[in-house]
Amino acid sequence: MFKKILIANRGEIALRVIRTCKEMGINTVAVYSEADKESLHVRFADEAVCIGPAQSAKSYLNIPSIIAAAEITNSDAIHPGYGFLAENSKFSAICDGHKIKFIGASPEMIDGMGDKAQAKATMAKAGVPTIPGSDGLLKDVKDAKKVAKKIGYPVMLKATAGGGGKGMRIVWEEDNMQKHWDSATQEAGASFGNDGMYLEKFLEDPRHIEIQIAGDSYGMVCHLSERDCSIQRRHQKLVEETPSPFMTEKLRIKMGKAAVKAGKAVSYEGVGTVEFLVDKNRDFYFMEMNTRIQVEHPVTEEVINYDLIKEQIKIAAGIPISGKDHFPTSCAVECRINAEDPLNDFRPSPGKITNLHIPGGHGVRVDSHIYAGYTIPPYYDSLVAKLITTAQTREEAMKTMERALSEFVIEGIKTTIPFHLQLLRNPEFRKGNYTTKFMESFTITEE
Ligand code: MV4
Repeated sequence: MFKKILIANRGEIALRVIRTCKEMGINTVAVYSEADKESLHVRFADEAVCIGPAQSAKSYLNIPSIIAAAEITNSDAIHPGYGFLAENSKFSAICDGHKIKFIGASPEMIDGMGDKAQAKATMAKAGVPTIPGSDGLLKDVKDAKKVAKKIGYPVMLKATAGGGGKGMRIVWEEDNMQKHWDSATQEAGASFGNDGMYLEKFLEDPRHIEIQIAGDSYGMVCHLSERDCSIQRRHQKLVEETPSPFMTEKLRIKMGKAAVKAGKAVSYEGVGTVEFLVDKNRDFYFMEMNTRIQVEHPVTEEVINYDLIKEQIKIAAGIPISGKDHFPTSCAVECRINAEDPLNDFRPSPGKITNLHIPGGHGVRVDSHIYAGYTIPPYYDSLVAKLITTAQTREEAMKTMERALSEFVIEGIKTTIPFHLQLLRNPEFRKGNYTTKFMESFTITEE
């Protein structure tokens, strides 16, 4: 087992990793930017190294600084958390070149899954259902029109380097193909330095349901059930839950098998997520595969009683997984509490937390790095806490969530707590009756 792990991240996920390392008897090294001197991850780790100024590009994305910090502290592994360098193939390769174990995917896996058209082709070949569309990349707009005519409008143009909605366009009729082609390729080129596009049938009102998987160095792959992440706004997830209210026992087995097939097709090593779109007939299609630990991993941990970070570290150290699939034994929901003003288009609201009360009690988990007197810097993402509640039934988990949200006091900044309280009072959400379109029509009002 590793003796010392450097955590190349900040905020709640840095704390989350440090906590598991402590329980496993592994020493920890925090890295921090000049803006994060007073952060809890710095205080909770055994050692801490400043890696640069506030801007991420000069600190949390600064590969030479992070490698130097790992070398001077004699770290034998690096955990990248999510975001920042978690899916950076160059970083994964550089760690390897320095004999530092990268607790994440290999460079080849990251590149193979990062190219969406290639990932889709790999999965289709392995027999995982994919959405009908172009056979790989499109040559030009003429090719796009030809494929679209064959499969029928509406279609979706997607950047192969995309994800998170960038370089993605819905095209309803051939007359609009040219203008969407031009703007999507231009956006993808500017954002990713890669303007490759593919095309597929547009699914009109899907659910986003993802399957957690784990694979070890001996070729064993298992699934750890689903998370429903359909409640999103501008491709930012707001609430996640497991089980999905749309799930059936039969569908879970089918999707679980498909996710394991996806993992085995690429000899997946580590914990990962296979994202699917699910239509109203419960037909499901591979969308993307994430090769990192995700923000919403705690809902899975709660319902299968399993530490995913511990599993990730064990797999990286070459310990085999049990190989058993895991099914939910309870219901969990996570609300992302962001430093944003929900009444003002979710505009970021950084600043000093003047007063704080964190909820607790039965069935309540809070993953957060904030404390009273802490100042949320403006440089990074706005997640300040993940509030997770667990109970025997979905309705009880929702009731506990309402209770916990109403106990939560964060003063000095605006947060998304009032949004979550209103969402929980929405009858359709409460019935589990929602798709990825839900947030388009949901409006938050002043209390
Ligand atoms: C789609 C789709 C409908 N049809 N693909 C959005 C992010 C990117 N990773 C894939 N996305 C979508 N792909 C086809 N063929 C609808 C979306 C989509 C979406 C997916 C999941 C969660 C929220 C979403 C919000 C808008 C669009």
